[in-house]
Amino acid sequence: MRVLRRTLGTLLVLGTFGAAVSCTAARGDDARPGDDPPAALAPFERLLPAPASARAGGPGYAFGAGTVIRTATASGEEVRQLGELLAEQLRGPSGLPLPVVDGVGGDGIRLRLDEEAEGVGDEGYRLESAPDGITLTARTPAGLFHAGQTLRQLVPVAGPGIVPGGTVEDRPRFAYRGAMIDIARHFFTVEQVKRYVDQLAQYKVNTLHLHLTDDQGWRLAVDSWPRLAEHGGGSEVGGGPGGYWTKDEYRELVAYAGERYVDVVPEIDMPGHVNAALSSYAELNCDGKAPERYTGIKVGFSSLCVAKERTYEFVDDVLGELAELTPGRYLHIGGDEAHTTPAADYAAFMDRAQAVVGRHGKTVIAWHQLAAARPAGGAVLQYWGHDKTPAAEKAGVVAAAKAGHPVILSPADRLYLDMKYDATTKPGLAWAGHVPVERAYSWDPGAYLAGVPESAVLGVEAPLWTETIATRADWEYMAFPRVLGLAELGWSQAGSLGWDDYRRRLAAQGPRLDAQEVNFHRAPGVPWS
Ligand code: NGO
Repeated sequence: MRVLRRTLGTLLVLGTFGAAVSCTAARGDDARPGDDPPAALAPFERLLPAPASARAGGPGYAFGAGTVIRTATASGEEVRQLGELLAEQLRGPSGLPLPVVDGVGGDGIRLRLDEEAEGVGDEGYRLESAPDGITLTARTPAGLFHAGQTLRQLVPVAGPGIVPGGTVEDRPRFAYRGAMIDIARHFFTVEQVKRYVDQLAQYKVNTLHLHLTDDQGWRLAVDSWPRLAEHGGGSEVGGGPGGYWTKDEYRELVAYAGERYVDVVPEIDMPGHVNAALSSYAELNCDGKAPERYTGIKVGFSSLCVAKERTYEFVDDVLGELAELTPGRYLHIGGDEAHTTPAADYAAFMDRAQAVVGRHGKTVIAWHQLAAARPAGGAVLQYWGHDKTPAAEKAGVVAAAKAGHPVILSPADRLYLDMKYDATTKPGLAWAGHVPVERAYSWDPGAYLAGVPESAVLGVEAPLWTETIATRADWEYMAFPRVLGLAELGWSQAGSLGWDDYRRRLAAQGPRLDAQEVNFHRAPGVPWS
């Protein structure tokens, strides 16, 4: 949202839905927008990610003991379940029962699925608040879910009270809005990852990329190669016990994420980053000897044996079982830092690995090193370069984008959540430099890589690598608040981005994060209350 001009008690807010619309402001008339402490932001002004347009005005809706959540019977079971989830999220400490009932005819919170709804796209929505109720309208259940998350931000942190009158019309800029967690370097449980899913979904992040395997650990059970998890799962950085997820646990996480409209993208990193697999099966090694498990933090030293046919049986078995477990469209096959694999071998290996993904009915995502080999038709490249990445490497990615490969942007010096904020940050790495909150936010994904047009950008993703992160507290400290910036870069329209407005809306999220007991970094430059 861009505030254009103030008139008597009125803000003019420009959204991508076109014309400037008037909106009654809660602040004093003579304050300048830049001066407001965060507490003064009215509910419609503090939404994060910024909506395409928001217009406050007219009397609002007061939640009460009689408030119900309504879904149309014709909308089906999925929308009803979504209503139940929203009720659970809104109840909070308020004590309101918020039952979910059939029929969108009466007062209350109405979830309207309308395939004809205009201007909202696949994930967008309209939210209208008036004295008789709040109507959420979308073409898809995902759109209704996002509308519900906006509604959560419009109610007081302590639970629903009064939502001011007005309308929000909203839709995402990018289809792919992701966060990655590395459970290979340090093991984390499904419960811990579920908590992250909840934290992300409330800011309209719709993809969770799981880095499941690396030199230090293999974290998912594979029936046809059981030692991967049983042996390869039993290590982590620093010598801790590691661990792995059973297939049922993985399914449980996928289902949990799915109910929050978050797709899971699992990654099996290859042909490098495979020491845990090599250590589990001697036959995967060119010399037939299994190395020890690895608990350090070096990268780029291991490789699958490209010349052995057994390697491709392994790839097919692992990706086949993973494809079966994964309802989403993508399988991530890594492809980064295969420093000990000669370039020709790397390309030959990636040809075959990509073909396996295709045979199992999925689309490839790989780190952008795939651009230097032969990306298969439709393969998506995940760019993790930074300001100092050599021009030739960038040019390869640009050429691939021009040839039709969608790009996910994860610039390491912007979106790597494992980079330290500054020299005082205890956990984290600094190989791509320090990444303060403003730097993480202040760039435009649509214009980031010269020669890659916005139409080639599938979206953005913030990875959290865990070489130095072993606890939930450190994980949250590194992710929050930077991951909220990622959420806004992925969702909000280009004209809505701006650090000065953003930092005040970010500050307004502080009490919400506190209420959720998120261990976030109170970054300087943000007017936390
Ligand atoms: C690199 C490397 C990872 C490290 C990470 C640490 C990619 C794609 N490969 O990113 O193995 O964990 O940096 O920041």
